[in-house]
Amino acid sequence: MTINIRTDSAAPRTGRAPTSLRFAAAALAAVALAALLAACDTPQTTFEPRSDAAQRVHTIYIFVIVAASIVGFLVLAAMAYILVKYRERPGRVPQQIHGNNTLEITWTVVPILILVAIAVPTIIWIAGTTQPADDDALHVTAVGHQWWFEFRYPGLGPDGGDLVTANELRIPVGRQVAITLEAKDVIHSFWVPRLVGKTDMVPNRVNQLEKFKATEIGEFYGQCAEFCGSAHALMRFRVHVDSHADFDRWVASMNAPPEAPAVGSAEEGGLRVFRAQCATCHTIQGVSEGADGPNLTLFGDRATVGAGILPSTTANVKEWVSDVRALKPIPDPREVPIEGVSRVMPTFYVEDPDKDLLTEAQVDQVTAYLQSLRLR
Ligand code: HEC
Ligand SMILES: [Cu+2]
Repeated sequence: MTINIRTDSAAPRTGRAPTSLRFAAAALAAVALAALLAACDTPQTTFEPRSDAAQRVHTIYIFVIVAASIVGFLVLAAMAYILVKYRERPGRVPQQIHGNNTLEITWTVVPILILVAIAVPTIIWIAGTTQPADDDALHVTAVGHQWWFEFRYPGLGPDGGDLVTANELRIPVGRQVAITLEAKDVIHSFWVPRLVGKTDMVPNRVNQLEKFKATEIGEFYGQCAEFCGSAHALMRFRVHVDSHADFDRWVASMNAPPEAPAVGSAEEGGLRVFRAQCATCHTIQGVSEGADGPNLTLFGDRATVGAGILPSTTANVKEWVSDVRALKPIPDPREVPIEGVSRVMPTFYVEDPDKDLLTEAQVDQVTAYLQSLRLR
């Protein structure tokens, strides 16, 4: 049977721009896109893996893309050939074919071979993600909170307890890291595109992240990858891959109580403000034991403030402490009662004497104090 589809060439052609104009528009769009992409800073690119785990994902990704491109190209080329060769011509009746074993076996066997070639390494690597950790692996528990990350290193803290930090994970280069994932409130997801992930952090459930070894010293961007409420897009973190010596120095410094600030200094005033207003929520090793807020030990050495959203400059820390809600859509407990969620950070200074819990001078002092908490 032949089917003839006729286009009515007599129909008026309306609403179409001339071909040359459409071509120019398409060319312009392509140039604009290329310029945009070239200007991109891509700290979260999966195309530059820097760990064994991310490298495996990258390898299989490229393999699948290449295989799919070859198949796609061959199918389109065959289609183009058939369309031209067997186009309708007056007076020619198509040859009638009933079955072709060679053809059918070929187009069954070839896709099976391609799928097996993709499936075998994929399944081997997926199975590999559940391997037990190496004996010398570094163990870390990462806990997702609305809207920040807590990192606990069992056994590395004071008296053999947990060493705790927040929003910036430090790991040594070349050593296997085994991360256990938990969540405090709602579902979050842990993802460091150039190193590892993504895996969900689920309340009342313990998930194991794929073990990985970072292959290069550097700073890597992480991100919550599961919608978790109003500030989800601003729930980020950093991973610092350090040399072994730098990592050990950081661990020792995290465990040492900070030096007392000089009498009469801004930092000393800041410590007083901290004890009065911040210590119930924030722990600083050797100074306070707070609950519900990120651990601020060695905060002066963090690269970021606000769960990875801003560089930790004096101006940014000051703004964060003054009015956290200007930077992140965190509900205000004075306006919206929050149930079942950890306590959230108050707004301290908005130049409104009726509301302000701190003066601007006190904000400056506590900012100076936090920034003085540095590695020794
Ligand atoms: C009621 C609990 C609470 C109090 C009191 C509190 N905070 Fe916070 N703080 C939090 C929480 C929760 C976060 C995490 C918010 C987020 O990132 O979503 C936070 C985050 C921070 C951060 C950012 C930490 C990081 O790693 O990015 C700083 C700095 C900070 N608080 C300083 C202070 C200071 C200074 C005070 C006292 C003037 C204070 N906080 C009082 C709960 C509190
Ligand atoms: Cu989240």
